[in-house]
Amino acid sequence: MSLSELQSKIEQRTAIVGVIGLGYVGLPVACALASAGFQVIGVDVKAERVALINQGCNPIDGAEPGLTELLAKSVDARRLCATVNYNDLAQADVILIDVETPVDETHSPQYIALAHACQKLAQVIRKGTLVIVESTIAPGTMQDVVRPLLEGLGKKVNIDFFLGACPERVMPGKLLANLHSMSRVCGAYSSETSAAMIALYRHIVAADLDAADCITAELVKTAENAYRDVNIAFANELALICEVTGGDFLRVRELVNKSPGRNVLFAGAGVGGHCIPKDPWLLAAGARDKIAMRLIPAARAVNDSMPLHIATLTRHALESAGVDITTARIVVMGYAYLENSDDTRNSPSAALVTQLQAWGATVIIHDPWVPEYKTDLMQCLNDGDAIVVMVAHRDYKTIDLAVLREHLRTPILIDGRRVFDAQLARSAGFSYFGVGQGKVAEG
Ligand code: SAJ
Repeated sequence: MSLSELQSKIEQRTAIVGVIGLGYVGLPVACALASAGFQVIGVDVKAERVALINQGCNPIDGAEPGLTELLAKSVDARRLCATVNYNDLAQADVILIDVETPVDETHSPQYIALAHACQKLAQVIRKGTLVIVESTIAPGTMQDVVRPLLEGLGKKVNIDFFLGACPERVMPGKLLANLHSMSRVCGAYSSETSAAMIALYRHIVAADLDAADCITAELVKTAENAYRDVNIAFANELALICEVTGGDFLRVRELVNKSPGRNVLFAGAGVGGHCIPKDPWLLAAGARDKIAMRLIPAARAVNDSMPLHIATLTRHALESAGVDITTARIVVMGYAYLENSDDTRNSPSAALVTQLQAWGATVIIHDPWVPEYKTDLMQCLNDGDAIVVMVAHRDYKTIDLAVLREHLRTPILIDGRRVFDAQLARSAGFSYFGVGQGKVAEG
């Protein structure tokens, strides 16, 4: 099939779409395309996930508005079916790859899942198939990893098949909404292929769809998250400076941001989640051994140091109160990586808890959003020697400080997200230490 014939089938929604990887990226896009009228074949290595999907059940943890209903409707309409068998993709005209692309402890990309998908695809794709990688990948991966594997059995890109990259831009909790509202870069090995990709995404994306080459698509996705990480690191380092100079980060931030073109983000207890801690390393990997990376690794180091900073603030507060940390009961409020979320991936709280326990403290974790820690906060606080606020859940913002105080043995409040007002906390009898809150000279 020629690319123009394929584009016509896409525009008429008669093209059959395959999606490899039915996780928080692949499943929403499979459901959205099925709902838009395409026949969709989902492939996943997890048989139990495939079975759940074929029963119309949503296998993804966490609240994802609209996804469960859209999945059930798509399966019921027989527009979406799932399988573990790559051979079922032989009938697909377009195939999306949505597999995990983590980095390892040396911050190097791990492409085991991506390589497996490409090797299996090379065996089954028909002439004229369009393959689109949606996973976030380091710049150069399409050229150095994906294309060679897909061409491994003699097929050639732009002759036997078509190839592009359209990195996902989804966020847990808003998967379907983001898929619809976020612009996408349609990078490809020819402008005609970009056009065919745009024709496909136009059925499910209301925002801009920008044609580009593959390296641009890879750079944009990893750079947008590296940009955020570097900016958060600046806020965190500014907060540390405020702490030792007597400034208040929140007030300094407010006044700096009055200056045109400034937008200092929020200092906090660390940077977690599925993409911000990872994507800067993917961007850096694209230029590894070619230029010396200084800013991106430094920003990662600043952000990864914040949980330890919060632990150190806690330890110093206990020492000032005459409490030996080895006998202290510390309540950590918030374990999710993000406010009003149940997602705990790369949670900064995990690093904090590990450090406090290494120092000998007894740590009790509370989080109203994470089932494992959705306990009675007041019971957690009984005989506590310190509260450490790690996540700005809305549930915490309405808590009466006086009520918190009366449950504690030692009234120490370490505020890693500046949820509480310092003066109000001190008036309620707390020794209050907020990230970025300088020790204002007495008098
Ligand atoms: N964080 C700070 N200070 C800030 C902002 C965030 O410490 O000013 C921390 C958060 O507490 C969290 C981590 O950084 O631990 C990540 O927070 P995030 O707001 O960046 O949320 P994510 O991880 O869900 O990032 C996603 C990304 N979206 C996609 O990859 C499609 C990111 O590009 C978006 O900018 C971000 O959502 C967003 O704006 O909500």
